[in-house]
Amino acid sequence: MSIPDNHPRAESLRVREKIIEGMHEKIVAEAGLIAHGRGEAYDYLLGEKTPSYAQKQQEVAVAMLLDAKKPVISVNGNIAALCPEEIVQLAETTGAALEINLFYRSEERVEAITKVLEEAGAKTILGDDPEHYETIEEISHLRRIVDVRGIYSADVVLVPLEDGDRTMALRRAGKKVITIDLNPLSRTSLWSNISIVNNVIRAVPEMIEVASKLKSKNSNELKELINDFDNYISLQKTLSFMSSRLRELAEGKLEDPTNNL
Ligand code: PTJ
Repeated sequence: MSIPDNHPRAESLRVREKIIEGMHEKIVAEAGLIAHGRGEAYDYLLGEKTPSYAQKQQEVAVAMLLDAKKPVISVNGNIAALCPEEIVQLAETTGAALEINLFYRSEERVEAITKVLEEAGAKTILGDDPEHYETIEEISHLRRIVDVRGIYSADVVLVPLEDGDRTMALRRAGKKVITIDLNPLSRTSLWSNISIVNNVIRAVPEMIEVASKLKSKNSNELKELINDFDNYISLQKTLSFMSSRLRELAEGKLEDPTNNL
């Protein structure tokens, strides 16, 4: 569907179209549409902009990826539909491997996502070859199928938007987990080492920029950034930002668009 440029929500509608098209092409799971709608609602609370607390979360996350021995970026349907080029570039800049890992797993979807990532420039994609499959026993659903060269042996895993039980299982398996999830109260956010509460559409390109800046830092400097970070305090700051923004709107900052009628 073509979106008129003068529509007040044109950008948001274009993004929505990407998700819908992605679903028709089997990249996105049907439930991915519901997940996206939930994300949109949280993004309203942020004013659809990256707040300063999220810049900090993104910076520390990039430091952790750069300092990792074996970082892996997990790719699901929504991220493949929303920002394929950017996620491939983030993997390249941080030296992370890309692995397809799906909740609603089917070989048809793995193939569709592999194609998208290849078109976006990915040279190596993990998670699409049964010869290298392993299982993480702590996970009770199809996300337990992982690549022995990737998530299975990773020390740091970046998980953009998903359901929470894998984050819990990966933490229990001794891995460090970075997540990007607009819901600061989700199990994903609560269980992560670093929760980025921002829209993946903004967070991933911003992280690429941060990565090119942090690349010159040595391991001690990166560790300092990581060790100074506390995920719980960071989530409290996130909630405080969201609630004060709503309070300010409630107490007078909300503009009445009908004033100019
Ligand atoms: O592709 P699959 O099969 O692996 O399935 C992926 C989905 C997303 C369908 C699956 O992981 C799922 O059901 O996730 P949930 O439980 O709906 O959680 C998705 C979370 O992502 C919610 O907390 C949303 O608020 C959040 N979210 C949605 N869109 C965005 C987002 N966070 C950041 N950026 C977004 N654009």
